[in-house]
Amino acid sequence: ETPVTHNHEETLVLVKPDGVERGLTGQILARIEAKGYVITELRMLTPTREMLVKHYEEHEGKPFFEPLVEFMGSGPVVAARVTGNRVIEGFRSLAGATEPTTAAPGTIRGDLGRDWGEQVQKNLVHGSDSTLSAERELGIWFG
Ligand code: RTP
Ligand code: MG
Repeated sequence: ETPVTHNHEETLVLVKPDGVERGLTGQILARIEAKGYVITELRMLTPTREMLVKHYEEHEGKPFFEPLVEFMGSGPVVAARVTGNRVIEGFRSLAGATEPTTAAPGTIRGDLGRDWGEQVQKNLVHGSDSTLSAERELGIWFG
């Protein structure tokens, strides 16, 4: 296969604690690689509250902020630096809609996500939503 070498972009992908706990890390990373994106850095860690508050600063003050930060710090997370042509938009399309219950089949959340009732935060993955947030978030997770 010819690797894509032009118009590269970077994004931060997180496999959230529910994805790691359910043993879905390999399947999720395989979907990213199958698409042709390249993983250039990878680490597993249980994030500190400080990292999570920074990561989710845009959501501070919202009712789901505290439960989200608590959930994200509840166990190991896999963080990946992923590169590819328009990968920010591409990965979010691969991930699917925020709520696993209604995410389209064919997407990570639609195929592998499950109904947890009200617990919308358990949706397997995170992907940066703009070049600005990708740069900011990659700094938090990879320094
Ligand atoms: P992400 O940032 O994780 O890629 O997901 P997203 O853009 O689809 O969702 P966003 O609106 O940025 O929300 C971040 C995460 O917060 C949790 N959430 N809970 N109403 C709720 O309880 C609620 N809304 C959002 C989800 O884990 C979501 O991924
Ligand atoms: Mg988001």
